[in-house]
Amino acid sequence: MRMRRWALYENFSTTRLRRSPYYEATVADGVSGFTTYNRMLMPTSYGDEEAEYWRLIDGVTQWDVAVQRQIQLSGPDAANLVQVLSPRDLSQFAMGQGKYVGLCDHRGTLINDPILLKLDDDQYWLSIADSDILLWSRAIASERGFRVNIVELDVAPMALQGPKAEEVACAIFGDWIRDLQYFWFRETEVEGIPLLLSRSGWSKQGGFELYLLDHSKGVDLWNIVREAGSPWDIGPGYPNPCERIESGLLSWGGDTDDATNPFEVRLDNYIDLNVPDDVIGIKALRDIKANGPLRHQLGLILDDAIPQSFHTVWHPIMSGNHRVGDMTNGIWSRRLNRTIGYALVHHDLNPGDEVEVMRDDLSVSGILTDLPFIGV
Ligand code: THG
Repeated sequence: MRMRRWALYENFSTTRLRRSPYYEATVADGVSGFTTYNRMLMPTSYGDEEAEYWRLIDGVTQWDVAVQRQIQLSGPDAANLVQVLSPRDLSQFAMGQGKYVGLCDHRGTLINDPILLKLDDDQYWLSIADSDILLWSRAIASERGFRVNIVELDVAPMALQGPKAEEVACAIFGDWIRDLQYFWFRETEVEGIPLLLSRSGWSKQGGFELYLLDHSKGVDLWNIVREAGSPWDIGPGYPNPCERIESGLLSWGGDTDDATNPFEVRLDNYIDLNVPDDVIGIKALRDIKANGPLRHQLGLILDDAIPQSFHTVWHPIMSGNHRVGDMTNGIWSRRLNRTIGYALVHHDLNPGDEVEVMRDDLSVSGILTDLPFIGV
């Protein structure tokens, strides 16, 4: 599956705050709010938060997630480099497959949690969260003398998420997509627009991601999906903070700080302590595992409704007079009709324990729970 060499950034907006190739289409669809991620704008609202949530739970939504940037590692040492960067065992990794990996620094701190795609034996993409893996991987490659070329590609994912996403994807691409396995992908095209199609996405409602390979075709692709989805009432959406907290998905940088290791945030299954010693952070991770991580991530159900601001700011969690950790986000759950959030707390606290969450001088009581709040 040798890929052509896709265009790098040329002249579309500055490198400080870049626009997505879907930008004009999202404006036409009434986008009303953005955040920044990987030095790019990402839509976070289209003006009707409640409808946007239920569309994801009951129907189908399309998201501009071009901010999920692709860092391409290619060349004779690309496979060596991805294994050195990731403490997940990659010895069983097929072409056309994606894997969720946690990247760590030498202290075992989680510095990103990308999806790694294998395009060829010597060609990989890291579909990154919000930290600079281009610089990191180049530095590591140089220090280790690897023969590898590392670039950020001008590839722009669009997510199609929700229980009806498969019907829409079938209408666009054909029935073969029903056989596409979770996290696997294929190169395809629609109306001459080249893309990678994968079964993935940052929700637990099912769906696909369309990695647009020709950035000049963003508005066209958006409109093709919009039209194909209209029989299922498709509408715009975005990585939904309520659904993802209910479903237990991790937001790197939102739920993690500069000392969070993968064991603290439920990524144990993606860490293989037997990978070779030259994998970055593996020695620290073995030590952390042997000594027992200090904190762990649990759910938290609060007794009271909380202001919206809780969902992006950390708040101290108290037990008795002791600070035992932080609530890293919080939101009104529309399915549970309760205020829920994540707690990053000392390991000796357990589900069922009662705690207090501080907000300025006020405190709100709550109870720790297992994650996820809602399983599939
Ligand atoms: N899709 C793509 N790129 C991305 C994201 C994405 N880059 C940024 C960010 N999201 C990376 N972080 C995550 C976090 C969680 C998941 C995917 C990417 C995820 N986790 C599932 C879970 O935890 O239940 C499944 C993991 C598994 O079973 O392997 O999907 O969303 N392209």
